[in-house]
Amino acid sequence: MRVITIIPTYNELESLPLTVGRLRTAVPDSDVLIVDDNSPDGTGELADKMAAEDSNIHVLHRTGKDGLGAAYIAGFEWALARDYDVLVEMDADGSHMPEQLPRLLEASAAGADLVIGSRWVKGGEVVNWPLLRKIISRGGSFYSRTMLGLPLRDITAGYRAFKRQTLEEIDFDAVESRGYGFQVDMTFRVAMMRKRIVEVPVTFVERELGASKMSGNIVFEAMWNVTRWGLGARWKKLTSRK
Ligand SMILES: Nc1nc2c(ncn2[C@@H]2O[C@H](COP(=O)(O)OP(=O)(O)OP(=O)(O)O)[C@@H](O)[C@H]2O)c(=O)[nH]1
Ligand SMILES: [Mg+2]
Repeated sequence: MRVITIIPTYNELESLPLTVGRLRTAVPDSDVLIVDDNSPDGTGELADKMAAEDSNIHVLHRTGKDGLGAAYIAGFEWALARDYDVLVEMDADGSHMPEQLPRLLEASAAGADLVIGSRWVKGGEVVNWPLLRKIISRGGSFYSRTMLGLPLRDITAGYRAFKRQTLEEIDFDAVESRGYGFQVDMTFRVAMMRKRIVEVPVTFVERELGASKMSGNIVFEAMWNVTRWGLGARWKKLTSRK
């Protein structure tokens, strides 16, 4: 099983080397692809240096900040053009513990088409989040789950492992969400394809270094899309009945 872990970066100069170092130690068999959106702080140059010293590390440079979703799609296309079997998504900021990647890979090997590293299943947790952020995340997941009719606890989670074939069947041009809603969008698509989605518990650690790229806009985009998709799916069901 050839694994590649895709890490999107925008101004992650301090966090990136720590995360990649931990990942190379925890799962030496996984290649790494850093997708940098021309970070003004020089993260892209640092990534090039890391790649020059370790042949398992690769870098994809994009011209400017275009959102997490667009960066991941570029990374998926890069990896699908090569012979990887499992494509992992991981944040650069240390929120997704590389030491827990083996859990995701085990579930993938056991047959899951999409594995979600979940904060809100038994055994999962969040470290260093204020109560309000917890409420927003759980609330967002609850709303998405109800609206989209998906039996999943953590729909917005960004720590994931996709089987190659799962991604090959998705039309990336149709994925509209560029920001935070990208994760929900992908989950909904995989679920509609009747693929096997498995949640494994993870410990999500709030970033210690660097700055967040989250914004009210990104959250709003996600909620708006979920509402549209949920209503759309219901309408389709209704109108397809005789
Ligand atoms: N290439 C690229 N990476 C991005 C972009 N926006 C965010 N990222 C990266 O995506 C990952 C998640 O972004 P974060 O800012 O940590 O977002 P978050 O996890 O929702 O929020 P915090 O952890 O609170 O900061 C990090 O590795 C970011 O550097 C973007 O536009 N382009
Ligand atoms: Mg983060």
